[in-house]
Parts: sequence; C-alpha cells; structure tokens
Amino acid sequence: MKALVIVDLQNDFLPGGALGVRDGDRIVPMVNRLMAGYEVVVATMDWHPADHGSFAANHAGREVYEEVLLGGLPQTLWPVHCVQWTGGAMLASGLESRRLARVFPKGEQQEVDSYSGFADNGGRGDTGLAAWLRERGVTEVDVCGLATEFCVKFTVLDGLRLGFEVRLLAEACRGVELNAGDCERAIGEMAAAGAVIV
Ligand code: VGL
Ligand code: ZN
Repeated sequence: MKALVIVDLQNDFLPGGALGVRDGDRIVPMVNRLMAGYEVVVATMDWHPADHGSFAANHAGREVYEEVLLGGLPQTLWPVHCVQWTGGAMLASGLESRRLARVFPKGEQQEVDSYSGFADNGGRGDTGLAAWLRERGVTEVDVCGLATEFCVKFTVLDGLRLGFEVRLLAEACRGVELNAGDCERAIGEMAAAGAVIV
C-alpha cells in the first residue's frame, strides 16, 4: 500500500506568509490532483507554541537565520511562524483537506524543533506517523510539500531510515533557498539516501 504525505502545506509557508516559500502556492492545485491517486493521504503540520525555541523573537539579541544551540542541537532561527491555532498555521485554504485521513502536528515542544514529519530533530519525540502508516499496511510513501530542503528533506530521510520505500515528488515541492542551490543539494542528499526522485 502506498501513501501520499503532504508536508507543511500551511498558510505561513505560502507567499505572503511569515516564512513564505516562493511559488509555494503553485503546488496546491498539483497536490489536489495528486491526492486522487492514493488510498491513503495524510498531512504534517508545523504546530509551534508561541514561546517556541526556533523563533528568533524568543532569543534576546538574535536575528532571524542566525544559528544557535537549542537543547544541545544546532538550530536556525526563524521568523515567528505556524503558531498553534493562528491563521498562519492553518492548511492552505485551497487544499482539499477533506481528503486527508489524518493530520500529524509536529514542533510542539518548546525546546526542540521538528523538521521531519516522523520525529523531532533530536530523534526523541515521535509524531506517531510511522506506526499509523504501518498499521494500515503502508510500505511506500510519496512525499510532497514545503519546504524542500527542510521539512520535506527530513521527512524523506526519516521515512527511509524507518524502512519505507520513499519517492520525492519533486515538482510538487518548493524550497526556502536561503542560499542558491540548497534545494538541488537537498534533492541530491535524498537520492543518495535511497529516495526515488520523481
Ligand atoms: C519549516 C523552517 C521552520 C518547513 C518549518 O516546513 O520546512 N522550515 N519550520
Ligand atoms: Zn517551524
């Protein structure tokens, strides 16, 4: 059984959002079309408390995109984004969300970020996604969404590590591209780890 995993297709990651990804809105109609081809479709949601440690605003004297240590792990500081229950955290309004069998929130712990839809960046907390997929007999996972070199990449790498066959639906992803070439490099890493790039 194959599942579609839609990563962080939320308002704050769309153009005009707090952490807007260029052309992020362009993938919404594509994802809507893709959903019809899967028996199981789920989404992940970045879902932070207002005091989350990944927000530059919560570190006195620090700027957005600086690196700090958070709970012993290197952490890029972001603008305030995807705060629980705010409009920015809601799924993209054009997304046909009634097709989602379930939504998996992540990044709820103040002291650790969670790029992957499976587990937090420290590999301690588990979102329950892997167990949920296995219970339904899912062995193959197709991944799309935002952002290519952060949450999409780490979801793909964790999926492989957890034993799923993973395909990256590259056209249905967009990246932040803090530095030119970041998305290409991320796709290379995913391919090297065993993901099939579609
Ligand atoms: C993401 C940065 C911070 C993502 C989430 O969804 O790729 N990026 N939080
Ligand atoms: Zn986040």
